[in-house]
Amino acid sequence: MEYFHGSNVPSCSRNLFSGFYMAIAMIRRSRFRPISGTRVLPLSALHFRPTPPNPLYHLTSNTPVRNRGGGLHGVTTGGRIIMHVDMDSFFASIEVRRDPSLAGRPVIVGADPKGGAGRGVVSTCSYEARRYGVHSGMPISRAFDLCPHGVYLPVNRPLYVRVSEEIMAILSQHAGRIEQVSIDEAYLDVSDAGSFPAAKALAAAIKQEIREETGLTCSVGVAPGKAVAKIASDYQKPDGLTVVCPDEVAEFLAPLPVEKIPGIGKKAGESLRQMGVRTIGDVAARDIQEIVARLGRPGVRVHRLARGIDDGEVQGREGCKSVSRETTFEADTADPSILAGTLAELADAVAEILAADGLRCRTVTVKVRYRGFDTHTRSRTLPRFTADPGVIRRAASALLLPFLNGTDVRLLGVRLSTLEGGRTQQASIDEFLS
Ligand code: TTP
Ligand code: MG
Ligand code: MG
Repeated sequence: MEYFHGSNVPSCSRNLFSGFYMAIAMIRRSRFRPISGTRVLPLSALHFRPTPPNPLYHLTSNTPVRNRGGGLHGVTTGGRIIMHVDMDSFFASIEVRRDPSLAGRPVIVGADPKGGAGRGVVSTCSYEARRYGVHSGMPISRAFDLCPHGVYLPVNRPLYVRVSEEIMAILSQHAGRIEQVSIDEAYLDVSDAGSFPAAKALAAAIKQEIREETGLTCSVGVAPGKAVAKIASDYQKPDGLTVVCPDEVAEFLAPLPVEKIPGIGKKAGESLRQMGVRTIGDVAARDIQEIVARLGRPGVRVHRLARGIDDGEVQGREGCKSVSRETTFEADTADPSILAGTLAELADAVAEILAADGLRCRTVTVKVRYRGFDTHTRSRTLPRFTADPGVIRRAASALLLPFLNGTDVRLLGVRLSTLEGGRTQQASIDEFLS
């Protein structure tokens, strides 16, 4: 499995698996200790030191807190409290856990760089590698230019899926409703916590439990709605904890660049900038019609969010309608081998998530976005329900063929729908944004 570069990089194969399985065995032994009969744990049941009473705003363990008056007990909410948990540099962190000698080094997980001549892209990289400008979706050859001494590792998706399951199992113990939205992130409805300080304490406990049981760190956002919680989890990565109380939402969002809104990429951001809209506050100040004229239908959601309306529900399993995954190329490409290879990876990824959740599908959809947000989808209904990765991959590949026409592609996605089966506590896994 090894293509890695750089001096003094030890062989990855030595005893990694035995170490890994030992770690998993330890996790399994400790995970199911009896802690509480309730889903949302009473704070007293959690093995952590509760954070001091600190009511408001962007609460983290390492940044100053802005206390704007309301005391701890004044910050209860009758409304929803949503938590978004996202693992830090997920694939790379798992690789570092497998081989602790990689800690502190620029670790890049993705395609083989082949000494700078490799095709394909970076899946993710450690925060050390990010300092060199490397990031997800970047061509691996570009990453190699920026960081030739980095440690390059192939994607070991089955391992990451197993670790993801461990994490989702931990999260499931802490919320009545959990919605997994990708391999490393989930929304939790923690309204039962009753107040934002209590939800913050719960978030700290979850972070600690994940760290103790998996050796990995995550970042958590707590807010009255899903979109703000997601923006908050990204606010102080890695290992962050950011709480945005209901009366803080507008103030929190206003200074952030529009690209922080989930679903707004570089191009949409650029388009908004051309009309003088740089921040989420700028969006809020404009008429909704202006934003919709720029962004089309998604502009409605963007404008509502900018005005603090963030009312999407955390979808429990009953809301699981599709499993999907998509990726945006850093540089548009018409290269059939890159497109077919990427699509196959996406198909494998969704098939694995489907199988991990005990689901089967009957509809496979491929989504292709050309330059300029010109988006197309093609679907195929299979003769019977399946979770067979080979069947899913072949169906997706066949659907892609008409799109391999020499036109530059910006984004590829695969979605599996018409689902049946599934286990309890698992949830919608859907990264399709449109
Ligand atoms: P992310 O949560 O987007 O990224 P991350 O966990 O690596 O880093 P961060 O600390 O910023 O959250 O994605 C989760 C995993 O999904 C990531 O580790 C690798 C995979 N992934 C890809 O394979 N391709 C991609 O383009 C992206 C964005 C992620
Ligand atoms: Mg992540
Ligand atoms: Mg993520």
